[in-house]
Amino acid sequence: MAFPPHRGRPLAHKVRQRTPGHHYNASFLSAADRTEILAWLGTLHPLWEERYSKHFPPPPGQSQRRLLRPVYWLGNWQFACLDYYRPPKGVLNRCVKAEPFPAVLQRQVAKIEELARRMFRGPDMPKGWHLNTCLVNFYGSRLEDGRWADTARVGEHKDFEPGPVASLSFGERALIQFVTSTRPGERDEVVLEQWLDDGSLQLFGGARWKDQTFHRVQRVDTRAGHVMPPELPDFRTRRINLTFRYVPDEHVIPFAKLSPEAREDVRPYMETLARGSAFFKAELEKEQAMGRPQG
Ligand SMILES: O=C(O)CCC(=O)C(=O)O
Repeated sequence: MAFPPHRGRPLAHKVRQRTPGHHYNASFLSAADRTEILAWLGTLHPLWEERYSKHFPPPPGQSQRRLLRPVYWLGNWQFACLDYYRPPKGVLNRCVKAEPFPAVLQRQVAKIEELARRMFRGPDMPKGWHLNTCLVNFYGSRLEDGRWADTARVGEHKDFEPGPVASLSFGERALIQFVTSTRPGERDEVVLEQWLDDGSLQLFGGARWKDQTFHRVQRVDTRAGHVMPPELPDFRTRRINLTFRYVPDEHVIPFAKLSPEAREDVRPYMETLARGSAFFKAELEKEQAMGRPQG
């Protein structure tokens, strides 16, 4: 499908966006809910993950690397080294059962699901769709060899979880762009861009925004001087984004039921998470009770 060229006033500054399949509301969160979510974010212990692992090593031409930012997942944790949920083939041994949404997020999810069911029908709204997965991305600067390096961006990608995806933003505003392709040597054409403000909701779905375009976070402002929780020794957060997605429940598995190779690779992450979370501690204990393989 050809995209019409982008003309007229830039969309990026709109406070409401009504492009079919894409919805933006700059003031979705109430002040009270925003404050409650920020307080909860301050209790998290986000994880620094590496892209690859012993059993899932870098492909030829790639090398091991740390992700650009610490992350936290709710509902299920998609560890980078096990690769992300990518149907139809990449659905097993990837989505590890994680903590449920706190009540304040579950309330937002109920509102977003209602809106999404009004916006999307037929093939754009998969059977059984509900938002049961949340990726919390921390954007800012990380300490690298004694110097602060700005890593507040995300390259072109698609979210492969089926159906609409919603995101809530906190802190400095970020410029999100939807682009047509990333063929080497070709300039990506930006077909939609939007500044995502503190307290805003973005919701998108359907073939145009999920399949035919990639999206990226081009930059994150520094203007408002936001310093966000939680306090970390090697990272200064100025923006937090929560993206809510749907993974069919049958593809979410407890740590104890992962393949032995996957368990070996993510055990150190589970142990780190268990230091700050009763949920992950209990998941490790369940695996022990099932008779963890020796050696
Ligand atoms: O930070 C954002 O606004 C977008 C994050 C994103 O693209 C993702 O989590 O897949």
